Formats: sequence, C-alpha cells, structure tokens
Amino acid sequence: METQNTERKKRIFSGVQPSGTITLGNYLGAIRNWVALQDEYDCAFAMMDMHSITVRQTPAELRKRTLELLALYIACGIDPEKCILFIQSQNSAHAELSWVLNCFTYMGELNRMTQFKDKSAKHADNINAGLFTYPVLMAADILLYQADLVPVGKDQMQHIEICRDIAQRFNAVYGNVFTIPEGLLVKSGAKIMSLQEPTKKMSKSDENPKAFISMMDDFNVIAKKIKSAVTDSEGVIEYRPDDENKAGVNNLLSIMAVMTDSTPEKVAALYEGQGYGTLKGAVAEAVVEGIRPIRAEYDRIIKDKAYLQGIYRQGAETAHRIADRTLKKVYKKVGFVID
Ligand code: AQP
Repeated sequence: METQNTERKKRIFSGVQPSGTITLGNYLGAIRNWVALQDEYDCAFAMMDMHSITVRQTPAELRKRTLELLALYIACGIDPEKCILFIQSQNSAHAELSWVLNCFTYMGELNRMTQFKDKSAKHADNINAGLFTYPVLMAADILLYQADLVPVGKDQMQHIEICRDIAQRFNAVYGNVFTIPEGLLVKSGAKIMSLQEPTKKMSKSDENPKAFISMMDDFNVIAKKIKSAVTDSEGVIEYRPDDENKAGVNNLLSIMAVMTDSTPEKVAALYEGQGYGTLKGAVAEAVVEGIRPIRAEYDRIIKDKAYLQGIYRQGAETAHRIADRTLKKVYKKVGFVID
C-alpha cells in the first residue's frame, strides 16, 4: 500500500541499463547501495532498456539481459516485496514525459554532457538523437515517480544536475509539479575504474573484456583479470587519489576497501611494504568471496521464469499507476486535453 502524504516515506528511484553484463562498478557504485536503502525509503528500481538502445543492441540479447538484470537485482538483496521492480519500456509514461521535457531542455545544456561526448566518440558511426537526449529520458524516469533521492555512481551526477534544472524550469512556469530530486553518492565505490586504463571508469560496454569484472564472470577469470590489472612501475602501495600515476593502485585499494568495509587508506596501511602481486591476490579473493553468494542466489532465481515474470508484471502495474498521476498533471499543465 502506498503511504499517506502526511507521513510519506521519501522516494528513491534508480536503475541500470541491460546494455551488457553488469560490472563490479555497477554493483559497487549502484545496486549494492540500494539494498541498504530499501527499508527506509519507498524504492523503485528499473531495468533501463530504453536507454540501452541508444547504442545498437542485439534484440534477443537485450531481452535476455533485461531478465538477467532483474534476477541479479534480487540476488544482490533487493526485495521485490519492499521495492517496485519494473522494466522501463513496459511503462509508456517514460517516453511520453520525455517528449514534454525535451521541449524544456536546451541543446546547449545537452551539448555539455560528458557521457554524450564519450559515447559519441566511442560510437562515431551512430551518433543518434537518442544518445543526445538520453539525459532528458533519465529526467523523465526520475520525475515521474516524484523521487526525492537518486542513488547513482559519480559518472551520473551530471545527469542528475540537468534533471534538477529541467524540473526547476518546468516548476517555475507551471507551479510545483515535480519534486526536485537529489543525487545520492556512495562514500566509497562511487567510481570504480577500468582495470586496463585506470583513468577511465569501468564500463560494461568496454571493448576490452579484461578492463571490467562482470558479475557473471567465472571466478578464476575474475582473479585473472585482477591479477593482470594495470598498476605502475613505482612498486609502492600507497593511496594517492590525486596522483594519476597511482590510478591503478588507487583503484585496487578502493575495490578492496568497499569489499571489506574499510577505507583505501587503511587497506594501503595493511599492505604497506608488500608487492603488488600480494595486493592483487588479496583483492581477487575479496571480490570472488563477495560475489560468490550473489551468484549462487542468481543461479537459483534465473531458472524461475514465472517468478520473474510475476515480479516485473506487478512492478509495471504499480509503476504505471504512480507515473500516470504525474503525467496527467503535466499534460494538463501544458494544455493537452486529458478527459
Ligand atoms: N565504474 C563505475 N563505478 C561506480 N558506479 C558505476 N556505475 C556505472 N559504472 C560505474 C553506476 O551504475 C549505475 C548504472 O549505470 P548504467 O548501466 O545506467 O549506465 P552507465 O553509467 O553508462 O554504466 P556503464 O557500465 O558504463 O554502461 P555502458 O557501458 O552501457 O555505458 C549508475 O548509477 C552508474 O553511476
């Protein structure tokens, strides 16, 4: 049942794109943190398949990965009894609000988005309008649910800012239609870096599979990837977040810190004077042991297609009901005939 307005719990919205197998970055920067929030907040978490098609996808794979992502959310500890879990494309309100918000967003603002610049450089043969207006769809995702907080990794903070700007602009014209959301950044793990180019973030669509750890990788593959992570020639275990030359070591220390509920500084102190090989071995073990129970749970859940279908269908129904209320209000405000 939804809570009453007087004592409404704050609402959280977030999601991950099923654009590849989920990485350790997605897990540590996003999903893992949602688990801790689900008791305190009204949470809605989506599989963001509409965002995924800004980059070419194989249809059958996208469908499969969307369900795998749902199973992974649950395996990571997201409770479908407490949270709304749904597939973005199953709620047409996202596309509808996105269109309206497009008319309240400036080209100049979108031009400044780092993700657009990065992705258009990476996919130079397919710089489509969807890639450009991605932040507008993301704003619609958030604003439809009147979300107060949006837990994201550091890379998405710029999109939260533009979402706030669009909402404030709309509210300034039409009154208090949208809740102005705030980004919620985790203290550690907010930006896990590529294992091969540690000045770049770890990304599930990286062409080099050695650069990322997939939550679905075999455990020995995970260990191998960590052991071949790029470091530096200095051979000193120290956490120096502002030193680009230490980016590889900083990343390993950060990963170890999140996996062991510590801080990178404390981990560095623990391994001081030891070789990179020792540190890598310890990180590999911590990551594998952290992922092991999730994988066991995932393997069990993914087999139960009826269970998963029940969850996303129920989720779509609830998501639709909440989002429709916002959409109707918006349509009325901008002058559409709604009855
Ligand atoms: N490397 C990362 N470290 C910490 N958090 C991260 N996130 C992504 N990468 C890291 C967070 O995961 C959530 C879901 O991200 P997404 O799938 O919507 O898109 P993304 O940010 O573009 O992630 P990827 O892995 O880089 O996907 P592709 O390769 O498809 O573009 C977000 O909260 C994000 O901050």
